[in-house]
Amino acid sequence: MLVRPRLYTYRRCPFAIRSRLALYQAKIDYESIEISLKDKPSDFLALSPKGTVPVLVDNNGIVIEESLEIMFWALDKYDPDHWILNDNNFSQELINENDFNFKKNLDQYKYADRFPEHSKEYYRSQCEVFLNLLNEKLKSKNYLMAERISLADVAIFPFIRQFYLVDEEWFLNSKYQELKKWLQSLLESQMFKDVMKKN
Ligand SMILES: N[C@@H](CCC(=O)N[C@@H](CS)C(=O)NCC(=O)O)C(=O)O
Repeated sequence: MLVRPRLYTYRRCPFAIRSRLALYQAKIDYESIEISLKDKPSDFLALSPKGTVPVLVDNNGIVIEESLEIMFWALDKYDPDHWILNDNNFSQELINENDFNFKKNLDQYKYADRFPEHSKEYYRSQCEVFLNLLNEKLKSKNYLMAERISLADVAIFPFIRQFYLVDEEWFLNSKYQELKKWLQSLLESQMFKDVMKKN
């Protein structure tokens, strides 16, 4: 019997969301295992001792422990809308900026009470450096890298969603018009609704 790939995931985790979107886009039939981050099962930790989601176990039992690698694994198999662009370097730079600097600032904004050195507003202003960069990109085209969706949009928007959810009113009243439109279109997309469905 053919073994399906298994994805250990957490519904609201932005890293897991981006991986699920790529698996969805590539039409991969996989088993989804929702993990409680507060009580990680021992079989999951045995597979991946670093204990972060998402983790994919492919049909051959190979363990992939990084969300971006899971995206590439899926899209290398089938990438019907060419999310992987020919010049992947620029996408990668932007995704790295998201995953390292923006994500750190976002966590401090989200959990500002745990970082009393600065105010919540300060951490938010740190996040805005990246918001500005994205908004500028979106002034000249509909998506971050092109007129159509590509890997960078899908890899980054779950984090902008998380930023938006910290203080929806602030975001909706902010000056980032193009970014708001971009986020809204992705949040309303069928693929996003489908990967967020509760099992
Ligand atoms: N670099 C990893 C980061 C994944 C990550 O940090 N996921 C968070 C959830 S959003 C996690 O599992 N944290 C561990 C925990 O909360 O115990 C990736 O891209 O997959």
